[in-house]
Amino acid sequence: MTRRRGGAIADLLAAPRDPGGVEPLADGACVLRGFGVPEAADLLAAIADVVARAPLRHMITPGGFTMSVAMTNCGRAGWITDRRGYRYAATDPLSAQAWPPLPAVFDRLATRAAAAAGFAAFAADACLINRYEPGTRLTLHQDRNERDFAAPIVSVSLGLPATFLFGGLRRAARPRRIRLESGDIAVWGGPSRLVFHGIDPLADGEHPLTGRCRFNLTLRKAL
Ligand code: MD3
Ligand code: FE
Repeated sequence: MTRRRGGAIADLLAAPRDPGGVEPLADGACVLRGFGVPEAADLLAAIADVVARAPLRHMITPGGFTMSVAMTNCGRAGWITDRRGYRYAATDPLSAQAWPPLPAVFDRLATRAAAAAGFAAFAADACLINRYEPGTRLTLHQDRNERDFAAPIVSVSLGLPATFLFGGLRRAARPRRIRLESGDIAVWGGPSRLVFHGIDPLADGEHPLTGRCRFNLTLRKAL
């Protein structure tokens, strides 16, 4: 791969897309282009099953803001936020029931993607499902509510494309912008596990699999 000049515009214009290729982002982080494309329809069917039992909802941040991203979870624990803070919970606060189990297609794909990225024997126990509609964004943050930062996180993009912000270990570091398309899988662990990251406001569009939205699955070892 040729070395490119830095800068948000350069990143967008030169966005390399080698289908089936591994695109390194930093030490411990990469994008597997199109890795999830063959599973996309099965993943969306499994999302529909989860959502039927644990509806998508707009959670409240500890500071009192309603998140624009709609979220739900499956697996042994689910990530939640409310006025009391960010945390994992074994039950869905809407139903007081356990979250739906992790669908086998999520689990198997995450383990295969992690292995392809160099992380052997990854076993997810939690999956946060994010739904973005046009204009929805996720501001720069770190994922630090998991118990053990030794395990990577695997993220699967489905539907409309998004611009992913890949920052540094300090919030002030200027993020690179990386386009994520349906079926792309990002894996980050090791020295990149606590990198600041986010998603730019989603551009409007229509995707054959999802319509006017994007789903993102983040498979985690939370417990
Ligand atoms: C982080 N989700 O749910 S995942 C989240 O697309 C979250 O919904 C975003 O951040 C989403 O907490 C982004 C994709 C991703 C990819 C590479 C990363 C997150 C990363 C590299 C380092 C740190
Ligand atoms: Fe995150």
